Order: sequence, then C-alpha cells, then structure tokens
Amino acid sequence: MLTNNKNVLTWVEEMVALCKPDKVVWIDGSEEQLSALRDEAVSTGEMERLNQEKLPGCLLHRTNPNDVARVEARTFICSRKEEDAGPTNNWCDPKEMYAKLTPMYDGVMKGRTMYVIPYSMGPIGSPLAKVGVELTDSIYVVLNMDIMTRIGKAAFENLGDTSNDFVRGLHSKADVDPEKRYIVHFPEDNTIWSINSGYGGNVLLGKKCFALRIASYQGKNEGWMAEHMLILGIEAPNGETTYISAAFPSACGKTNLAMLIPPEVYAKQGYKVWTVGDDIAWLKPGADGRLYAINPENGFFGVAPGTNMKSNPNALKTTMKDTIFTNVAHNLDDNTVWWEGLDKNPPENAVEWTGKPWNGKKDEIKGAHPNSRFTAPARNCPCISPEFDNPQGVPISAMVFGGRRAKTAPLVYQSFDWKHGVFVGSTMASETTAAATGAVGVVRRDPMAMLPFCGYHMGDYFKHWLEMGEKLGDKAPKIFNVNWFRTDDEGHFIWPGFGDNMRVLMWIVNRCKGAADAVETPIGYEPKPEDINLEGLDIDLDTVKGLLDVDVDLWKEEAKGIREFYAKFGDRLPKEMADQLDALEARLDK
Ligand code: GTP
Ligand code: SPV
Ligand code: MN
Repeated sequence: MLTNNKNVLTWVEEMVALCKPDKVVWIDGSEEQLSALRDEAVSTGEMERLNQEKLPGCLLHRTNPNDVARVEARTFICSRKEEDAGPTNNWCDPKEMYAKLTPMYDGVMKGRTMYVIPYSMGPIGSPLAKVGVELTDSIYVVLNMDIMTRIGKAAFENLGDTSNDFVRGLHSKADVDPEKRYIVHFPEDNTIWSINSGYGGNVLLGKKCFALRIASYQGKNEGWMAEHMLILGIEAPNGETTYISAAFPSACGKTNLAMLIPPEVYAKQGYKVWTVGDDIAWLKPGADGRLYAINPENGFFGVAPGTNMKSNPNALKTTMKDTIFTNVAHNLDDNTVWWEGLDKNPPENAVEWTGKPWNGKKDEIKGAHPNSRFTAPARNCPCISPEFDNPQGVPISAMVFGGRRAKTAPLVYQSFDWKHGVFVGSTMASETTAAATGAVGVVRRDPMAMLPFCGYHMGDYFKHWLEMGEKLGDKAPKIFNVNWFRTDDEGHFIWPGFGDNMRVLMWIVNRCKGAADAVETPIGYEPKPEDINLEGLDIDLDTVKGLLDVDVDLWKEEAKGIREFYAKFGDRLPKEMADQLDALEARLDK
C-alpha cells in the first residue's frame, strides 16, 4: 500500500471484496515493476515486443475487433437528477445503475490480478492538478496509464492522508462483451465504472472519463474549465511566445496542429512552435486575471493513420521509443509497425490489425484500423514546450474552434466578442470520424467538441462559459473558428493543411496583438485574403478568397439547423445564446 489515506484504503477494500481478484498489486510507478509487467504481458501474448533496435521499448497490442473506439451509445452520466445530465447525454438513475452493474463486477476478477493505479492529472504539485485512482484487471491499461499520466506513489503526495478529493475509477475487461459494455460516470460521487472494454478512451479512465466528463462538472462548480483542446505556443523571433488552445472534435486535427512544423517562410525568420498538449486543457484564471492552461496528461494517445514524415514528423519521432501501438499493422519483415498513410509501401509480409495475415489487396483491405493509435510519452516529443511541466500553466491569448466541414464554414473567422465566441463554439458542427463507433462522415452538432465529453447539462455548460467570460473581462482570450477541411467539387481538400495551418494561426496571433486588419461579415471578422501569407505555397489569392467565402444561403440553412439544435435545451439554454442566434439571422437577412 502506498498511502495511509483512509478514503482510498476503504474504497479499494470494498472494490476488492466486490471483484474478488486473486491478487492485488499497487502500482508504485517504479521502472522495475513496470518492466516486469511488460515482460508478463509479452509472455501471455497480450502485447508483442517490437524490433528493439528500430523501436526500443515499443510494444504492439490488438484489441478485440468488436472494441476499437469509444462507444457513445453505452456511455452514461448518472447524476441524481435526469435534467442535470441534459439532453445530449445518456442518463440513468445512479441507484439503478449501481444495482445493474454491481452484479456484473461481482467476482469478475476471480483468477485475475487487480492493479491499483494512483495517478495525477496535471504536474504533481500543480494547483490545477487532481488525483485519481484506477482499479483495473488489464496490464495494457497500467502500461498506457504510465505513459498518459503521472502514476505511482508521487501521485498520492497531492492527496495527503485525509482528503477525499480523488476520482474513483473501476475498470474490468470482463468478457469484452459489447452487449454488456458500460462506460458510466457518477459525477456527484467522483466515480467512474467501466466494464467489458479494453479500448483507450473507454478504459484509460484518467483521459476522457475523468479529465473531461468528471472534470467539466468539477470545473463548473469550482470556477475553472475542462476542455477538449490542444495547447500550443508560437514563439516569435524576439522570444515572445503566444499560447493558443483549440477544440476540434475527435480525429479532426488536434495532435497535428499541436505539433506543427512552421513552413519555411516562418522558420527562416526564427519562428518556433511548442506543444503543451494535444487533446485536453484545464483552464483557470490566474493571479493576473488572465486564463491559464495546463495539459493534465503526460503523453499522447494519437491517431496513427495519416501520420507520416511529411504530415507530422514530430508525432512520428515521438513514437520511436517507449510507445505502445494499438490496432496498427504488424510488419513481420523487420518486426515494426505500419499504417495507411505512413508511406506508399505497405509491407509484403504483414499481419492486419485484426491479427489475421494480411494477404488481400493492400489497397482494398486496411492493414491498420482507421482509429488505430499510438500511446507515446510527451518527453519524446521534439517540440515539447519548456513550459510543459509548469505547475501554473501557460497564459492563453486565443481559443480556436473548428471541425470538418466540406462547405459552409470558412477557413477562419473571429468572433465579435466573448459572448459571440461562445455562440460560435456552441454551434460547431463536424463530420463524424472513426474515433467513435457508428456512422462516419455524417455532419452533427458538436458544441466546443464536447458533445461526447460534457459531464452535465450542456445548457449549463454554455452558461458556465458565459460566466467565465464575465470573470475574465477584457483579459479573456479572443475566440476564433477555423476549417481546414473545405473540399472542391471532386471532394479534394482545398487548403493544404498541416504545417501550413500556421499561416492562419499567424493571422490569429496578429489579431490578438492588434497587428492585423479584419473585414466584417455576417458571421464574424475575417482576414483580408492578402493577410494570409501564401509565400512558398502553390495557392493563389482567388483560392483563399473562395475559402473565406460566406455563402449567405448556406448560412441561413445553418441558422435553421442551429435553431433546431438549440430547441433541445429548452429553458436551460442561456438567453444570451438565443439572442446571438437572432442577431446572426438578422445580419444574414440584411
Ligand atoms: P483525437 O485524438 O481523436 O482527439 O484526434 P485529433 O483531433 O488529435 O486528430 P489528429 O491530429 O490525430 O488528426 C486526425 C486525422 O485528421 C489524421 O488522419 C490527420 O492526418 C488528419 N488531419 C489533421 N490535420 C489535418 C489538416 O490540416 N488537413 C487535413 N486535410 N487533414 C488533417
Ligand atoms: C478521442 O476520441 O477524442 C480521443 C481518443 O482522443 S479516446 O481516448 O479514445 O477518447
Ligand atoms: Mn480527443
């Protein structure tokens, strides 16, 4: 046991009595212990050790093919009152849910080991950090949590002997039965129960379950924000760094933007980009009244397909050691990994992500699952920010929203003010991706990219955003919206994206400094096309004009869609949001 905290000890005892594991192992975070667990996972076949010369410390894992993504339909927010979960979450009465799940956990770890993982979300000792304890019967979970969070004895230091402020996470793979899969949050009990899955977001309980669903609820009550946002810093040649956070839905480009390599035109002037986080930000007003952000995570759980030396060299380099690959193709020629978009040469002699030999046509059958992932330590990242471990976080100048929209949303626009910015975030829409089970490519509303992650009523969440803006006053970050995904008539992306997205970020930085002009449109402020730097790009001004075009008819349709969506929230939609919608329609009618 690594703690004297009675609340922890009592709860672990209760859960042991329920799950009845053969053995209980406390994870102290020592290399010795973790190394023994890696060996054990390799010896049982749960993981495969990859080529230790080319990929030192790297392992490969395959999940059950029925278990490859988050399962939103089986994810629940069990607040005592149904109305507190709101219309965008699945809800069940907590008593009923505990009664339903308790028999499923009863004896579920017989013949297995229960691992007790203490972890800190956020740098240990940071005033913004929080403690969790995850109980699991999966070594894969232990090894992933080691990369994604700060685990072990040190995590308990923040808690002390008496505090009850820790999140209780209980996970069992059970039989990986999709019909009995549940990802359940009890925000009022600081508790998460997950069963019958072994896939990332469903089982690494520090990530989406705690750091977004539970934390968003805590943030509302405690005056801070938990957001599905990357955090990056742009360092100017004079050494001054501007920090930006950005919310895009799952598999819509956060990791890529967070690690971008400045195009030559900026690199030669001495600009640098630093990664603070690629998925989650916890934000709180600091002593100077500005909004400060930490990344609660300690690693990256990134989408593998599409990652290559051109699109995201920093991510690729980050995965070269001490990384766990999940559901990618296994290259048997040299015992390495491969995925679609890594290069144009799929390995001859390989195993598909399902574990079958990859014999079919390699352009028809995928080697890696579209939601295959790497779990890589932040310390590996060549562009990790020097402020990564700063317990105070970094001051945010701009917040950016965005999604996948083939039409409608322009390349970039700025909100008129904070309130309008909250409206812009609340009306975000994006085409669905493989990060969650269900149809791919369907446009759905995804406010602030938090639709699957907000742990309480989304109307109250908008209200919390409005209140944060009031608190921050004129020190509030400026709010923007971007869209890298507009397509031409043949369905090709028009904007080059990736590193070249910096050209758009630079307009944003300059707007924050009052150093760039803007044009007023019915939806917000836009750059003059010539204010997007195109040096070194194969794109002309007319194309940029097209990307910035606001099609009034499409936007009138959009406004109708927003009105329908807003209707869901009833009287918990803040009046300010309804007023914003009226104002948008009025501007479009002019
Ligand atoms: P989660 O980890 O699921 O939250 O995803 P994410 O938001 O971090 O997305 P990620 O950066 O992993 O990108 C997902 C997919 O979008 C990858 O296949 C990328 O290659 C692709 N992508 C990222 N940025 C761009 C871009 O600027 N343009 C285009 N066309 N594709 C992009
Ligand atoms: C996402 O789906 O937004 C992810 C991956 O970042 S998961 O951890 O599965 O949520
Ligand atoms: Mn994500």
